[in-house]
Amino acid sequence: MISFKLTEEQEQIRKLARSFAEKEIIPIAAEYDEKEEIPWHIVEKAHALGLMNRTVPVEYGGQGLDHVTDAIVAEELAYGCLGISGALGANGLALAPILIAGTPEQKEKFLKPFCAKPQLAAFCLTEPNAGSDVASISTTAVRDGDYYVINGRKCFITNGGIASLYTVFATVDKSKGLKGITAFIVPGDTPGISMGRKEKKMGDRASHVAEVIFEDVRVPKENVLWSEGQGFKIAMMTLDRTRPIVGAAAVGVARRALEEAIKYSKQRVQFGKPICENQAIQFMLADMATKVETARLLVWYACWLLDQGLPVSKIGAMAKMYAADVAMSVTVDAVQIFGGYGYMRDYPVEKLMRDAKILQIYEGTNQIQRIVIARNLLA
Ligand code: COS
Repeated sequence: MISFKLTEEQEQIRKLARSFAEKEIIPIAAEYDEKEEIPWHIVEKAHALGLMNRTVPVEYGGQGLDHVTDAIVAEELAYGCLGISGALGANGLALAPILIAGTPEQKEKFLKPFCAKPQLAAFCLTEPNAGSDVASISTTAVRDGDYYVINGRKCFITNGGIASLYTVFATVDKSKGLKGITAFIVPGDTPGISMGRKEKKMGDRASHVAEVIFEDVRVPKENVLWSEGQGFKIAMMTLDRTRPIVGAAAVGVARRALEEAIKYSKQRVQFGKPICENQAIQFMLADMATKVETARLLVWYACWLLDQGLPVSKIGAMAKMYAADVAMSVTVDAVQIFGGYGYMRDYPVEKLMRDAKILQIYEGTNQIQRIVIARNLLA
């Protein structure tokens, strides 16, 4: 039987996340977008309220949420501000490799102290010449006794250079292609890690994205996830798990744009009547609302598959791709409904439109999602 009724716990956490977005995030979102900074006080408050490290099991200091509930929270926080929700949620991506492939000892050692405090983690996969083509990464990890020595440069890393914990993908043997890629847990205070360029972004500006440089970073062999050569698989399994949550954030952005457009269309009077009385506006709102609802259904379905332990690659890619496209088109339409005012920074919709674009790009472009979907269809 299919039920869309949320449990009492889900309703409670949705209420908490919604009120956090309305009272704490929305009032400062434009300021931090302008400053291009993470609001640290928000990170601290979110941590204290249990809105971070949401899918880490309680025994390791996280919230132990299932993926559907995580999606509910992600939607609400992104409704407030995509950049801030990204700052709060990036730990979900960075810690997923440890949740997927970590031994109980690794989880105990790294997750527990990490989750005990408000701290940030970073997922280091992308490189200047290895974006969509993960298999071509060139960061190396050379075995030296009981250690690996990591050298390389990662780019576009959320929380890069400011993270307390990194999950790093490096090759132990470039000639093996993707079979050489290995995943490492790297504490942020390990000597040799430094921040490169901090990126200046179009949107999503309250999240910190920078290059991370690894120079002779020595990591004990106990920090390898699974074993040598398993890194590509771990990266793919991580993205399977997190792409639906990108979809959830996209639903949040789109829902916010829809609500702003509805409100404005009722207030804005032209030709002697509110513009919402024009069928042209009504049809746009109807299409926008339908897209928001259908995107959420796909996101929740993908998260439900994850919670059941069922294959999720195809539906997860659909959820991310579709919801991101919805966020883009709904925010563009919201700006259109606001007219000239929509283009100005005094109103929230121009930021929503700038923010939406990254959803079609990160954690796999929407073209990569189509590749994943098509390969699953043709397999
Ligand atoms: N789960 C488990 N294993 C997977 C998998 C998944 N979701 N997807 C692929 N694999 C395995 C395959 O089974 C295959 O294993 P075998 O060699 O043992 O058969 C191996 O990984 C290689 O798979 P594939 O041939 O599909 O690899 P490709 O190099 O063609 O890459 C894409 C596949 C393009 C889908 C992948 O590189 C990708 O997702 N790229 C986008 C990366 C991304 O999202 N970057 C954003 C950075 S994070 S912000």
